[in-house]
Amino acid sequence: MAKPIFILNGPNLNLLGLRQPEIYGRETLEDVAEACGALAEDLGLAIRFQQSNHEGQLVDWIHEARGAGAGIVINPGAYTHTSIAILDALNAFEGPVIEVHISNIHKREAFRHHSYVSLRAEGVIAGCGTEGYLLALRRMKTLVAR
Ligand code: CA2
Repeated sequence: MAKPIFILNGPNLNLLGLRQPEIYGRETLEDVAEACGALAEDLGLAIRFQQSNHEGQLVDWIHEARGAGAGIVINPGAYTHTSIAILDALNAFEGPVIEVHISNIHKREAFRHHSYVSLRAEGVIAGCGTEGYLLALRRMKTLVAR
């Protein structure tokens, strides 16, 4: 069985589709998980889709991906802009990492313009809505085949 792509989501993304649709759209995180599952099947990839509001839990999942995951797609939520712990964990992961943001963080407040995770990510997708997850999976297919 091929190693899965870990798709990790950070704090407050469980509220997707329930609040602030003008920024984050109307799809729920469950809708995103389903769409990722369907695309992954088409691409012949296995995925593990998870969300946590806790930094340490995200760090633990990144550790689990070491040896067990083919790649990581991560939307770290607000931890993008604050978490050296998540950056350090990603630096200990051997496979490709793609960072996803639903909104265009560069068009928003200045504090969202810096990402610690971007120091590690092979690719960054921002401002493509929840379709960004699907774009990330397509890119992941290319990266894991190398
Ligand atoms: O655009 C993104 O995907 C973000 O990672 C989302 C984070 C934000 O802190 C980042 O700067 C950019 C926030 C996630 C909160 O998600 C919500 C969704 C619906 C309602 C409320 C929050």
